[in-house]
Amino acid sequence: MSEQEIKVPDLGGADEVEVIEIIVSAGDSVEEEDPILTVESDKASVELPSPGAGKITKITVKVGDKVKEGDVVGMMEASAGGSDDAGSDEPEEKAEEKEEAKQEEKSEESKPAPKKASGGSRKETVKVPALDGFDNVPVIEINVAEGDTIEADDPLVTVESDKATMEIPSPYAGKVGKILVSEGDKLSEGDELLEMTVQEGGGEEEEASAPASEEPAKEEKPEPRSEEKPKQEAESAPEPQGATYEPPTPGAKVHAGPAVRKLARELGADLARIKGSGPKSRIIKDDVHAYVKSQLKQAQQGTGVATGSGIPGVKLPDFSQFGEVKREAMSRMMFATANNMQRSWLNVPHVTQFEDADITDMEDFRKAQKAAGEKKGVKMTPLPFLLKACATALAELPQFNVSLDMERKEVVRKSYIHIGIAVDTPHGLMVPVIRDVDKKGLWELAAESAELAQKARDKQLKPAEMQGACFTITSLGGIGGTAFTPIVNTPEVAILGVSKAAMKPVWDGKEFQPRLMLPLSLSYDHRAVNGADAARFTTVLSQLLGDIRTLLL
Ligand code: CAO
Repeated sequence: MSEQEIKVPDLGGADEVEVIEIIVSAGDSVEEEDPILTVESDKASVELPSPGAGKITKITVKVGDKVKEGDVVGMMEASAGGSDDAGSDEPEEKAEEKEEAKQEEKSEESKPAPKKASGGSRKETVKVPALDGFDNVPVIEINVAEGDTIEADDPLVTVESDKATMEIPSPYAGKVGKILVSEGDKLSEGDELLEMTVQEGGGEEEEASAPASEEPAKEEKPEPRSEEKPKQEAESAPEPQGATYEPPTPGAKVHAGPAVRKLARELGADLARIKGSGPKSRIIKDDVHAYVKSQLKQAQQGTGVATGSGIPGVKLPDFSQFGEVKREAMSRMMFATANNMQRSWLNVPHVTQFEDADITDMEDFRKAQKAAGEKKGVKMTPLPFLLKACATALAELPQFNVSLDMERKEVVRKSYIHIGIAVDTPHGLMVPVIRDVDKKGLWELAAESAELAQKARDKQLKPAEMQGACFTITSLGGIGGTAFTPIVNTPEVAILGVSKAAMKPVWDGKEFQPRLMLPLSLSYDHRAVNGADAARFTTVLSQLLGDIRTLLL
Protein backbone atom coordinates (compact mmCIF):
# COMPACT_ATOMS: atom_id res chain seq x y z
CA MET A 1 0.00 0.00 0.00
CA SER A 2 1.32 3.45 -0.88
CA GLU A 3 0.36 6.72 0.70
CA GLN A 4 -0.98 9.36 -1.65
CA GLU A 5 -2.12 12.92 -1.33
CA ILE A 6 -5.73 13.91 -1.67
CA LYS A 7 -5.78 17.11 -3.65
CA VAL A 8 -8.46 19.62 -4.53
CA PRO A 9 -9.41 18.95 -8.15
CA ASP A 10 -10.44 21.46 -10.81
CA LEU A 11 -13.13 23.59 -9.20
CA GLY A 12 -14.94 24.42 -12.39
CA GLY A 13 -13.69 27.98 -12.47
CA ALA A 14 -14.04 28.82 -8.79
CA ASP A 15 -10.85 30.29 -7.29
CA GLU A 16 -10.95 29.72 -3.60
CA VAL A 17 -13.68 27.81 -1.81
CA GLU A 18 -14.54 27.24 1.83
CA VAL A 19 -14.56 23.81 3.47
CA ILE A 20 -18.03 23.48 4.98
CA GLU A 21 -18.16 19.81 5.89
CA ILE A 22 -15.65 17.04 6.45
CA ILE A 23 -17.32 13.81 5.49
CA VAL A 24 -14.65 11.24 6.38
CA SER A 25 -12.17 10.77 9.20
CA ALA A 26 -8.76 9.12 9.52
CA GLY A 27 -9.23 5.35 9.45
CA ASP A 28 -12.29 5.42 7.17
CA SER A 29 -12.24 3.18 4.12
CA VAL A 30 -13.41 4.85 0.96
CA GLU A 31 -14.10 3.90 -2.62
CA GLU A 32 -12.94 5.91 -5.57
CA GLU A 33 -15.24 8.95 -6.02
CA ASP A 34 -16.63 8.71 -2.47
CA PRO A 35 -17.05 12.25 -1.10
CA ILE A 36 -14.23 13.36 1.19
CA LEU A 37 -15.38 16.83 2.04
CA THR A 38 -17.80 19.50 0.90
CA VAL A 39 -16.67 22.92 -0.20
CA GLU A 40 -18.77 25.93 -0.97
CA SER A 41 -18.19 28.87 -3.23
CA ASP A 42 -20.59 31.80 -3.36
CA LYS A 43 -22.38 30.01 -6.20
CA ALA A 44 -22.61 26.33 -5.28
CA SER A 45 -21.48 23.61 -2.95
CA VAL A 46 -19.51 20.69 -4.26
CA GLU A 47 -18.24 17.46 -2.79
CA LEU A 48 -14.60 16.67 -3.37
CA PRO A 49 -14.33 13.02 -4.37
CA SER A 50 -11.71 10.52 -3.32
CA PRO A 51 -9.08 10.02 -6.05
CA GLY A 52 -9.09 6.26 -5.44
CA ALA A 53 -10.13 3.43 -3.17
CA GLY A 54 -8.28 3.02 0.11
CA LYS A 55 -8.01 4.13 3.69
CA ILE A 56 -7.92 7.75 4.83
CA THR A 57 -4.83 8.32 6.98
CA LYS A 58 -5.10 12.03 7.61
CA ILE A 59 -7.33 15.02 6.90
CA THR A 60 -5.28 18.18 6.92
CA VAL A 61 -8.02 20.81 6.65
CA LYS A 62 -10.84 21.84 8.93
CA VAL A 63 -14.27 23.36 8.47
CA GLY A 64 -13.89 27.01 7.58
CA ASP A 65 -10.52 26.62 5.81
CA LYS A 66 -10.23 28.10 2.33
CA VAL A 67 -8.81 25.81 -0.36
CA LYS A 68 -8.05 26.06 -4.07
CA GLU A 69 -7.24 23.69 -6.91
CA GLY A 70 -4.18 21.57 -6.15
CA ASP A 71 -4.21 22.09 -2.36
CA VAL A 72 -3.63 18.94 -0.32
CA VAL A 73 -6.59 18.24 1.96
CA GLY A 74 -5.51 14.87 3.30
CA MET A 75 -3.61 11.64 2.82
CA MET A 76 -4.73 8.13 2.06
CA GLU A 77 -3.32 4.67 1.61
CA ALA A 78 -4.46 3.33 -1.72
CA SER A 79 -5.79 -0.20 -1.48
CA ALA A 80 -4.01 -2.88 -3.50
CA GLY A 81 -5.48 -3.34 -6.93
CA GLY A 82 -6.87 0.17 -7.03
CA SER A 83 -10.35 0.84 -8.10
CA ASP A 84 -10.04 0.79 -11.82
CA ASP A 85 -11.05 -2.82 -11.90
CA ALA A 86 -14.66 -2.09 -12.60
CA GLY A 87 -15.81 -5.66 -12.37
CA SER A 88 -14.21 -6.47 -9.01
CA ASP A 89 -15.44 -5.93 -5.45
CA GLU A 90 -17.07 -2.59 -6.08
CA PRO A 91 -20.31 -1.96 -4.32
CA GLU A 92 -23.24 -2.68 -6.58
CA GLU A 93 -24.31 0.96 -6.67
CA LYS A 94 -20.85 2.11 -7.80
CA ALA A 95 -20.70 -0.53 -10.48
CA GLU A 96 -24.11 0.57 -11.65
CA GLU A 97 -22.99 4.19 -11.76
CA LYS A 98 -19.97 3.25 -13.87
CA GLU A 99 -22.13 1.17 -16.13
CA GLU A 100 -24.49 4.12 -16.48
CA ALA A 101 -21.57 6.39 -17.31
CA LYS A 102 -20.38 3.94 -19.96
CA GLN A 103 -23.84 3.76 -21.44
CA GLU A 104 -23.95 7.53 -21.51
CA GLU A 105 -20.59 7.67 -23.27
CA LYS A 106 -21.82 5.18 -25.82
CA SER A 107 -24.98 7.13 -26.41
CA GLU A 108 -23.05 10.36 -26.86
CA GLU A 109 -23.05 9.89 -30.63
CA SER A 110 -26.80 9.46 -30.66
CA LYS A 111 -27.37 12.59 -28.56
CA PRO A 112 -29.24 15.35 -30.32
CA ALA A 113 -26.94 18.08 -31.56
CA PRO A 114 -26.97 21.28 -29.53
CA LYS A 115 -29.24 23.95 -30.86
CA LYS A 116 -26.50 26.45 -31.52
CA ALA A 117 -22.78 26.66 -31.06
CA SER A 118 -21.47 30.17 -31.14
CA GLY A 119 -18.55 31.75 -29.35
CA GLY A 120 -18.07 28.79 -26.91
CA SER A 121 -21.60 28.83 -25.50
CA ARG A 122 -25.06 27.90 -26.56
CA LYS A 123 -28.62 28.43 -25.36
CA GLU A 124 -30.66 25.49 -24.14
CA THR A 125 -34.19 25.18 -22.82
CA VAL A 126 -34.26 22.63 -20.02
CA LYS A 127 -37.35 20.45 -19.98
CA VAL A 128 -38.91 18.26 -17.30
CA PRO A 129 -37.67 14.67 -17.60
CA ALA A 130 -39.82 11.57 -16.95
CA LEU A 131 -41.11 11.84 -13.37
CA ASP A 132 -41.22 8.24 -12.21
CA GLY A 133 -44.69 7.79 -13.66
CA PHE A 134 -46.11 10.98 -12.13
CA ASP A 135 -47.48 14.00 -13.88
CA ASN A 136 -49.02 17.28 -12.77
CA VAL A 137 -46.74 17.41 -9.76
CA PRO A 138 -46.50 20.79 -8.06
CA VAL A 139 -43.24 22.72 -7.79
CA ILE A 140 -42.47 23.18 -4.10
CA GLU A 141 -39.08 24.84 -4.41
CA ILE A 142 -37.06 26.61 -7.08
CA ASN A 143 -33.45 25.89 -6.23
CA VAL A 144 -31.75 28.35 -8.59
CA ALA A 145 -32.08 32.00 -9.52
CA GLU A 146 -31.56 33.78 -12.80
CA GLY A 147 -27.86 34.47 -13.29
CA ASP A 148 -26.68 31.54 -11.11
CA THR A 149 -23.73 29.57 -12.41
CA ILE A 150 -24.47 25.93 -11.82
CA GLU A 151 -22.90 22.55 -12.37
CA ALA A 152 -24.42 19.65 -14.22
CA ASP A 153 -26.65 17.69 -11.86
CA ASP A 154 -27.28 20.60 -9.49
CA PRO A 155 -30.94 20.64 -8.46
CA LEU A 156 -33.02 23.09 -10.47
CA VAL A 157 -36.44 22.66 -8.91
CA THR A 158 -38.04 20.35 -6.39
CA VAL A 159 -41.44 18.85 -7.11
CA GLU A 160 -43.65 16.88 -4.82
CA SER A 161 -46.08 14.09 -5.59
CA ASP A 162 -48.21 12.49 -2.89
CA LYS A 163 -45.54 9.80 -2.55
CA ALA A 164 -42.20 11.53 -2.90
CA THR A 165 -40.32 14.74 -3.37
CA MET A 166 -38.08 14.83 -6.41
CA GLU A 167 -35.30 17.15 -7.40
CA ILE A 168 -35.00 17.82 -11.09
CA PRO A 169 -31.27 18.11 -11.75
CA SER A 170 -29.63 20.25 -14.39
CA PRO A 171 -28.49 18.34 -17.45
CA TYR A 172 -25.79 20.96 -18.08
CA ALA A 173 -23.21 23.12 -16.38
CA GLY A 174 -23.72 26.76 -17.25
CA LYS A 175 -25.58 29.92 -16.41
CA VAL A 176 -29.28 30.02 -15.53
CA GLY A 177 -31.29 32.28 -17.79
CA LYS A 178 -35.02 32.90 -17.65
CA ILE A 179 -36.93 30.68 -15.22
CA LEU A 180 -40.14 29.58 -16.88
CA VAL A 181 -41.97 28.10 -13.86
CA SER A 182 -43.08 29.34 -10.45
CA GLU A 183 -43.66 27.62 -7.14
CA GLY A 184 -47.04 25.93 -7.19
CA ASP A 185 -47.01 25.30 -10.95
CA LYS A 186 -47.88 21.72 -11.87
CA LEU A 187 -45.32 20.01 -14.06
CA SER A 188 -45.38 17.01 -16.36
CA GLU A 189 -42.73 15.42 -18.52
CA GLY A 190 -41.67 17.69 -21.39
CA ASP A 191 -42.76 20.97 -19.77
CA GLU A 192 -40.21 23.78 -20.16
CA LEU A 193 -38.40 24.63 -16.93
CA LEU A 194 -35.84 27.28 -17.67
CA GLU A 195 -33.37 28.63 -20.19
CA MET A 196 -29.64 28.15 -19.79
CA THR A 197 -26.45 29.37 -21.37
CA VAL A 198 -24.31 26.28 -21.59
CA GLN A 199 -20.51 26.67 -21.66
CA GLU A 200 -18.72 24.63 -24.24
CA GLY A 201 -15.22 23.58 -23.30
CA GLY A 202 -12.10 23.02 -25.47
CA GLY A 203 -13.85 23.64 -28.75
CA GLU A 204 -15.78 20.40 -28.37
CA GLU A 205 -19.23 21.48 -29.31
CA GLU A 206 -21.12 18.64 -27.72
CA GLU A 207 -19.57 18.68 -24.29
CA ALA A 208 -20.79 20.86 -21.51
CA SER A 209 -18.10 22.04 -19.11
CA ALA A 210 -17.11 19.31 -16.71
CA PRO A 211 -18.95 19.32 -13.44
CA ALA A 212 -16.65 20.15 -10.55
CA SER A 213 -17.73 17.01 -8.79
CA GLU A 214 -16.16 15.11 -11.70
CA GLU A 215 -19.26 13.09 -12.26
CA PRO A 216 -19.82 12.15 -15.86
CA ALA A 217 -21.92 14.76 -17.61
CA LYS A 218 -25.50 13.62 -17.57
CA GLU A 219 -27.58 13.05 -20.62
CA GLU A 220 -30.06 15.68 -21.58
CA LYS A 221 -32.99 13.99 -19.89
CA PRO A 222 -31.69 13.32 -16.40
CA GLU A 223 -33.56 11.15 -13.96
CA PRO A 224 -35.29 13.14 -11.25
CA ARG A 225 -33.82 12.36 -7.84
CA SER A 226 -36.68 11.31 -5.71
CA GLU A 227 -36.65 11.71 -1.99
CA GLU A 228 -39.19 9.20 -0.74
CA LYS A 229 -41.36 10.46 2.05
CA PRO A 230 -41.57 8.21 5.10
CA LYS A 231 -44.45 5.85 4.29
CA GLN A 232 -46.70 7.05 7.05
CA GLU A 233 -46.25 10.65 6.03
CA ALA A 234 -47.73 9.85 2.65
CA GLU A 235 -50.63 8.31 4.50
CA SER A 236 -51.07 11.46 6.59
CA ALA A 237 -50.51 9.79 9.90
CA PRO A 238 -49.69 11.96 12.84
CA GLU A 239 -46.25 13.23 13.71
CA PRO A 240 -44.18 12.47 16.78
CA GLN A 241 -43.33 15.37 18.98
CA GLY A 242 -39.87 15.33 20.41
CA ALA A 243 -36.84 17.30 21.27
CA THR A 244 -35.27 17.20 17.82
CA TYR A 245 -38.47 17.68 15.87
CA GLU A 246 -38.21 20.85 13.85
CA PRO A 247 -41.40 21.86 12.11
CA PRO A 248 -40.71 22.73 8.49
CA THR A 249 -40.85 26.44 7.85
CA PRO A 250 -43.00 26.97 4.79
CA GLY A 251 -40.84 28.07 1.90
CA ALA A 252 -37.58 27.54 3.81
CA LYS A 253 -34.74 26.12 1.74
CA VAL A 254 -32.95 22.98 2.81
CA HIS A 255 -29.19 23.44 2.77
CA ALA A 256 -27.47 20.10 2.39
CA GLY A 257 -24.83 18.61 0.12
CA PRO A 258 -25.58 15.72 -2.23
CA ALA A 259 -24.02 13.13 0.12
CA VAL A 260 -26.22 14.31 2.97
CA ARG A 261 -29.26 14.23 0.71
CA LYS A 262 -28.34 10.72 -0.38
CA LEU A 263 -27.95 9.61 3.24
CA ALA A 264 -31.29 11.17 4.18
CA ARG A 265 -32.96 9.41 1.24
CA GLU A 266 -31.46 6.09 2.27
CA LEU A 267 -32.67 6.50 5.85
CA GLY A 268 -36.07 7.89 4.87
CA ALA A 269 -35.39 11.12 6.76
CA ASP A 270 -37.15 14.26 5.57
CA LEU A 271 -34.47 16.96 5.43
CA ALA A 272 -37.10 19.65 5.82
CA ARG A 273 -37.57 18.44 9.40
CA ILE A 274 -33.91 18.46 10.38
CA LYS A 275 -32.14 21.40 11.93
CA GLY A 276 -28.73 21.97 10.38
CA SER A 277 -25.77 22.45 12.70
CA GLY A 278 -23.24 23.23 9.97
CA PRO A 279 -22.16 26.66 8.76
CA LYS A 280 -25.13 28.76 7.61
CA SER A 281 -27.46 26.15 9.20
CA ARG A 282 -26.34 23.60 6.67
CA ILE A 283 -27.47 20.05 7.41
CA ILE A 284 -24.54 17.69 7.85
CA LYS A 285 -24.48 13.92 8.14
CA ASP A 286 -24.32 14.03 11.94
CA ASP A 287 -27.61 15.98 11.97
CA VAL A 288 -29.31 13.30 9.87
CA HIS A 289 -27.98 10.53 12.13
CA ALA A 290 -29.04 12.40 15.27
CA TYR A 291 -32.52 13.00 13.87
CA VAL A 292 -33.04 9.37 12.87
CA LYS A 293 -31.72 8.21 16.25
CA SER A 294 -34.13 10.45 18.13
CA GLN A 295 -37.08 9.29 16.02
CA LEU A 296 -36.20 5.65 16.66
CA LYS A 297 -35.83 6.31 20.36
CA GLN A 298 -39.24 7.93 20.51
CA ALA A 299 -40.83 5.07 18.61
CA GLN A 300 -39.20 2.47 20.87
CA GLN A 301 -40.25 4.30 24.02
CA GLY A 302 -43.73 4.65 22.63
CA THR A 303 -43.60 8.35 23.35
CA GLY A 304 -44.42 9.32 19.83
CA VAL A 305 -47.56 8.71 17.89
CA ALA A 306 -47.56 7.45 14.34
CA THR A 307 -45.16 9.54 12.32
CA GLY A 308 -45.61 11.91 9.47
CA SER A 309 -48.57 14.26 9.68
CA GLY A 310 -46.45 17.34 10.09
CA ILE A 311 -48.29 18.34 13.27
CA PRO A 312 -45.85 20.73 14.85
CA GLY A 313 -44.83 20.36 18.47
CA VAL A 314 -45.94 23.03 20.90
CA LYS A 315 -43.16 25.56 21.39
CA LEU A 316 -42.99 26.84 24.95
CA PRO A 317 -42.23 30.46 25.66
CA ASP A 318 -39.95 31.46 28.50
CA PHE A 319 -42.68 31.65 31.15
CA SER A 320 -40.39 33.41 33.63
CA GLN A 321 -40.74 36.56 31.54
CA PHE A 322 -44.39 36.73 32.71
CA GLY A 323 -43.82 35.96 36.38
CA GLU A 324 -42.29 33.48 38.79
CA VAL A 325 -42.48 29.82 37.80
CA LYS A 326 -41.41 26.51 39.30
CA ARG A 327 -40.70 23.37 37.27
CA GLU A 328 -41.24 19.85 38.56
CA ALA A 329 -40.87 16.44 36.96
CA MET A 330 -44.06 14.73 35.75
CA SER A 331 -44.89 11.55 37.60
CA ARG A 332 -44.58 8.40 35.49
CA MET A 333 -48.33 8.03 35.68
CA MET A 334 -49.02 11.51 34.46
CA PHE A 335 -46.59 11.07 31.59
CA ALA A 336 -48.12 7.72 30.63
CA THR A 337 -51.66 9.15 30.80
CA ALA A 338 -50.64 12.13 28.70
CA ASN A 339 -49.17 9.86 26.05
CA ASN A 340 -52.18 7.54 26.04
CA MET A 341 -54.56 10.47 25.68
CA GLN A 342 -52.55 11.98 22.86
CA ARG A 343 -52.16 8.68 21.05
CA SER A 344 -55.89 8.04 21.22
CA TRP A 345 -56.86 11.59 20.31
CA LEU A 346 -54.59 11.63 17.28
CA ASN A 347 -55.26 8.10 16.04
CA VAL A 348 -59.00 7.77 16.62
CA PRO A 349 -61.62 9.75 14.75
CA HIS A 350 -63.83 10.67 17.69
CA VAL A 351 -67.53 11.50 17.61
CA THR A 352 -69.64 12.05 20.71
CA GLN A 353 -73.34 11.18 20.89
CA PHE A 354 -75.42 12.85 23.61
CA GLU A 355 -78.59 11.59 25.32
CA ASP A 356 -80.55 12.25 28.52
CA ALA A 357 -81.87 9.26 30.47
CA ASP A 358 -84.84 9.69 32.78
CA ILE A 359 -83.58 8.13 36.02
CA THR A 360 -86.38 9.37 38.31
CA ASP A 361 -87.62 5.84 39.03
CA MET A 362 -84.11 4.41 39.17
CA GLU A 363 -83.13 6.97 41.80
CA ASP A 364 -86.26 6.18 43.86
CA PHE A 365 -85.31 2.52 43.77
CA ARG A 366 -81.63 3.24 44.52
CA LYS A 367 -82.46 5.42 47.52
CA ALA A 368 -84.84 2.74 48.79
CA GLN A 369 -81.83 0.40 48.99
CA LYS A 370 -80.02 2.62 51.48
CA ALA A 371 -80.90 0.55 54.57
CA ALA A 372 -80.10 -2.70 52.79
CA GLY A 373 -76.81 -1.22 51.70
CA GLU A 374 -75.92 -0.20 55.23
CA LYS A 375 -76.53 -3.78 56.38
CA LYS A 376 -74.30 -5.12 53.65
CA GLY A 377 -71.71 -2.41 54.15
CA VAL A 378 -72.05 -1.41 50.49
CA LYS A 379 -73.15 1.95 49.09
CA MET A 380 -75.41 1.76 46.08
CA THR A 381 -74.54 4.69 43.78
CA PRO A 382 -75.75 5.16 40.18
CA LEU A 383 -72.57 3.49 38.91
CA PRO A 384 -73.68 -0.18 39.25
CA PHE A 385 -76.86 0.64 37.26
CA LEU A 386 -74.73 2.23 34.57
CA LEU A 387 -72.42 -0.80 34.50
CA LYS A 388 -75.35 -3.16 34.14
CA ALA A 389 -77.02 -1.03 31.46
CA CYS A 390 -73.77 -0.78 29.46
CA ALA A 391 -73.21 -4.55 29.68
CA THR A 392 -76.71 -5.11 28.28
CA ALA A 393 -76.19 -2.53 25.51
CA LEU A 394 -72.82 -4.13 24.60
CA ALA A 395 -74.52 -7.52 24.33
CA GLU A 396 -77.32 -6.06 22.17
CA LEU A 397 -74.97 -4.06 19.96
CA PRO A 398 -71.79 -6.20 19.74
CA GLN A 399 -70.23 -3.81 17.21
CA PHE A 400 -69.22 -1.81 20.32
CA ASN A 401 -67.44 -4.79 21.85
CA VAL A 402 -64.57 -4.87 19.36
CA SER A 403 -61.05 -3.63 18.75
CA LEU A 404 -59.60 -2.79 15.36
CA ASP A 405 -56.38 -4.36 14.17
CA MET A 406 -55.58 -1.97 11.33
CA GLU A 407 -52.26 -3.64 10.52
CA ARG A 408 -53.91 -6.98 9.88
CA LYS A 409 -57.10 -5.35 8.63
CA GLU A 410 -59.13 -7.33 11.15
CA VAL A 411 -61.88 -6.63 13.66
CA VAL A 412 -61.34 -8.38 16.99
CA ARG A 413 -64.76 -9.38 18.40
CA LYS A 414 -64.92 -10.14 22.12
CA SER A 415 -67.20 -12.71 23.71
CA TYR A 416 -66.68 -11.33 27.22
CA ILE A 417 -67.88 -8.08 28.76
CA HIS A 418 -65.30 -6.41 30.99
CA ILE A 419 -65.84 -2.70 31.73
CA GLY A 420 -63.28 -0.16 32.98
CA ILE A 421 -64.27 2.59 35.42
CA ALA A 422 -62.31 5.83 35.41
CA VAL A 423 -61.34 6.71 38.98
CA ASP A 424 -60.16 10.15 40.01
CA THR A 425 -57.27 9.73 42.47
CA PRO A 426 -54.91 12.25 44.08
CA HIS A 427 -52.07 10.86 41.93
CA GLY A 428 -53.99 10.88 38.65
CA LEU A 429 -56.58 9.05 36.62
CA MET A 430 -56.70 5.24 36.96
CA VAL A 431 -58.99 2.80 35.20
CA PRO A 432 -59.57 -0.50 37.05
CA VAL A 433 -61.58 -3.12 35.20
CA ILE A 434 -64.61 -5.04 36.39
CA ARG A 435 -64.73 -8.45 34.71
CA ASP A 436 -67.84 -10.22 33.42
CA VAL A 437 -70.16 -7.35 34.27
CA ASP A 438 -73.03 -9.10 32.46
CA LYS A 439 -72.83 -12.01 34.91
CA LYS A 440 -72.88 -9.95 38.10
CA GLY A 441 -75.72 -8.47 40.15
CA LEU A 442 -76.08 -4.82 41.25
CA TRP A 443 -74.81 -5.40 44.81
CA GLU A 444 -71.81 -7.33 43.57
CA LEU A 445 -71.03 -4.55 41.09
CA ALA A 446 -71.46 -1.89 43.77
CA ALA A 447 -69.09 -3.71 46.13
CA GLU A 448 -66.50 -4.45 43.46
CA SER A 449 -66.47 -0.95 41.98
CA ALA A 450 -66.11 0.62 45.45
CA GLU A 451 -63.27 -1.78 46.29
CA LEU A 452 -61.42 -1.16 43.04
CA ALA A 453 -61.89 2.63 43.33
CA GLN A 454 -60.43 2.50 46.85
CA LYS A 455 -57.51 0.36 45.70
CA ALA A 456 -56.86 2.89 42.93
CA ARG A 457 -56.80 5.75 45.44
CA ASP A 458 -54.45 3.73 47.68
CA LYS A 459 -52.16 2.83 44.75
CA GLN A 460 -52.89 -0.82 45.42
CA LEU A 461 -54.14 -1.85 41.97
CA LYS A 462 -52.28 -4.68 40.29
CA PRO A 463 -51.54 -4.31 36.56
CA ALA A 464 -53.92 -7.21 35.78
CA GLU A 465 -56.74 -5.28 37.47
CA MET A 466 -56.33 -2.50 34.92
CA GLN A 467 -56.26 -4.65 31.80
CA GLY A 468 -58.72 -6.29 29.48
CA ALA A 469 -61.55 -3.75 29.35
CA CYS A 470 -63.95 -3.78 26.37
CA PHE A 471 -65.50 -0.41 27.22
CA THR A 472 -65.05 2.34 29.82
CA ILE A 473 -67.41 4.40 31.96
CA THR A 474 -66.19 7.75 33.18
CA SER A 475 -68.61 9.29 35.64
CA LEU A 476 -68.28 12.89 36.66
CA GLY A 477 -71.83 12.87 38.00
CA GLY A 478 -70.72 13.13 41.61
CA ILE A 479 -68.79 16.29 40.73
CA GLY A 480 -70.85 18.27 38.21
CA GLY A 481 -71.18 19.36 34.61
CA THR A 482 -73.87 18.96 31.99
CA ALA A 483 -71.95 17.11 29.25
CA PHE A 484 -68.41 16.41 28.07
CA THR A 485 -66.59 14.61 25.30
CA PRO A 486 -64.50 11.79 26.79
CA ILE A 487 -61.53 10.36 24.91
CA VAL A 488 -61.87 6.72 23.85
CA ASN A 489 -59.58 4.44 25.85
CA THR A 490 -58.00 2.72 22.84
CA PRO A 491 -57.97 -0.06 21.73
CA GLU A 492 -61.55 0.00 23.03
CA VAL A 493 -63.90 1.70 20.58
CA ALA A 494 -66.28 3.56 22.89
CA ILE A 495 -66.50 5.26 26.26
CA LEU A 496 -69.52 6.51 28.20
CA GLY A 497 -69.24 9.86 29.94
CA VAL A 498 -71.81 10.51 32.66
CA SER A 499 -72.58 14.00 33.96
CA LYS A 500 -74.60 15.23 36.92
CA ALA A 501 -78.27 14.31 36.97
CA ALA A 502 -80.61 17.30 37.17
CA MET A 503 -84.34 17.86 37.50
CA LYS A 504 -85.80 19.02 34.18
CA PRO A 505 -89.29 19.69 32.87
CA VAL A 506 -90.20 16.85 30.53
CA TRP A 507 -93.32 17.02 28.31
CA ASP A 508 -95.45 13.90 28.77
CA GLY A 509 -97.85 14.73 25.94
CA LYS A 510 -100.21 16.73 28.18
CA GLU A 511 -98.03 18.69 30.55
CA PHE A 512 -94.49 19.20 31.77
CA GLN A 513 -93.40 16.77 34.46
CA PRO A 514 -90.41 17.28 36.74
CA ARG A 515 -88.05 14.38 35.94
CA LEU A 516 -84.52 13.58 37.05
CA MET A 517 -82.49 13.48 33.85
CA LEU A 518 -79.04 11.93 33.58
CA PRO A 519 -76.81 13.36 30.80
CA LEU A 520 -74.93 10.68 28.85
CA SER A 521 -72.06 11.42 26.44
CA LEU A 522 -70.96 8.45 24.35
CA SER A 523 -67.66 9.02 22.50
CA TYR A 524 -66.86 6.39 19.91
CA ASP A 525 -64.27 5.48 17.32
CA HIS A 526 -65.97 6.31 14.07
CA ARG A 527 -63.81 3.78 12.22
CA ALA A 528 -65.49 0.95 14.15
CA VAL A 529 -68.92 2.33 14.91
CA ASN A 530 -71.29 4.33 12.75
CA GLY A 531 -73.43 7.19 13.97
CA ALA A 532 -76.72 5.31 13.74
CA ASP A 533 -75.38 2.55 15.99
CA ALA A 534 -74.14 5.14 18.47
CA ALA A 535 -77.64 6.66 18.60
CA ARG A 536 -79.03 3.13 19.08
CA PHE A 537 -76.58 2.51 21.91
CA THR A 538 -77.52 5.65 23.85
CA THR A 539 -81.23 4.98 23.17
CA VAL A 540 -80.87 1.47 24.62
CA LEU A 541 -79.06 2.91 27.65
CA SER A 542 -81.73 5.54 28.13
CA GLN A 543 -84.51 2.91 27.96
CA LEU A 544 -82.71 0.56 30.37
CA LEU A 545 -82.01 3.29 32.90
CA GLY A 546 -85.50 4.73 32.42
CA ASP A 547 -87.09 1.43 33.37
CA ILE A 548 -84.61 -0.65 35.35
CA ARG A 549 -86.97 -3.65 35.32
CA THR A 550 -85.72 -4.18 31.75
CA LEU A 551 -82.23 -4.77 33.13
CA LEU A 552 -83.53 -8.04 34.46
CA LEU A 553 -84.77 -9.25 31.07
N1 CAO B 1 -75.60 12.58 39.06
C1 CAO B 1 -75.83 13.03 40.27
N2 CAO B 1 -75.26 12.50 41.36
C2 CAO B 1 -74.39 11.50 41.19
C3 CAO B 1 -74.10 10.99 39.94
C4 CAO B 1 -74.75 11.56 38.85
N3 CAO B 1 -74.51 11.15 37.60
N4 CAO B 1 -73.20 9.99 40.06
C5 CAO B 1 -72.92 9.89 41.36
N5 CAO B 1 -73.67 10.80 42.05
C6 CAO B 1 -73.67 10.99 43.45
C7 CAO B 1 -73.67 9.69 44.20
O1 CAO B 1 -74.96 9.17 44.32
C8 CAO B 1 -73.09 10.13 45.50
O2 CAO B 1 -74.07 10.83 46.22
P1 CAO B 1 -74.56 10.39 47.67
O3 CAO B 1 -73.31 10.33 48.48
O4 CAO B 1 -75.50 11.46 48.04
O5 CAO B 1 -75.19 9.07 47.45
C9 CAO B 1 -72.07 11.15 45.10
O6 CAO B 1 -72.46 11.59 43.80
C10 CAO B 1 -70.64 10.64 45.01
O7 CAO B 1 -70.61 9.43 44.30
P2 CAO B 1 -69.20 8.76 44.01
O8 CAO B 1 -68.53 9.53 42.98
O9 CAO B 1 -68.49 8.59 45.30
O10 CAO B 1 -69.57 7.32 43.54
P3 CAO B 1 -69.85 6.75 42.14
O11 CAO B 1 -70.04 5.32 42.30
O12 CAO B 1 -70.89 7.48 41.44
O13 CAO B 1 -68.47 7.02 41.33
C11 CAO B 1 -66.19 6.81 40.79
C12 CAO B 1 -67.33 6.28 41.62
C13 CAO B 1 -64.97 6.00 41.07
C14 CAO B 1 -66.58 6.72 39.33
C15 CAO B 1 -66.00 8.28 41.16
O14 CAO B 1 -65.65 8.39 42.51
C16 CAO B 1 -64.92 8.96 40.37
O15 CAO B 1 -63.72 8.83 40.63
N6 CAO B 1 -65.34 9.76 39.35
C17 CAO B 1 -64.42 10.56 38.58
C18 CAO B 1 -64.07 9.85 37.30
C19 CAO B 1 -63.18 10.74 36.46
O16 CAO B 1 -62.31 11.43 36.94
N7 CAO B 1 -63.43 10.75 35.18
C20 CAO B 1 -62.76 11.60 34.28
C21 CAO B 1 -61.93 10.77 33.41
S1 CAO B 1 -61.39 11.62 32.03
O17 CAO B 1 -60.59 12.85 32.63
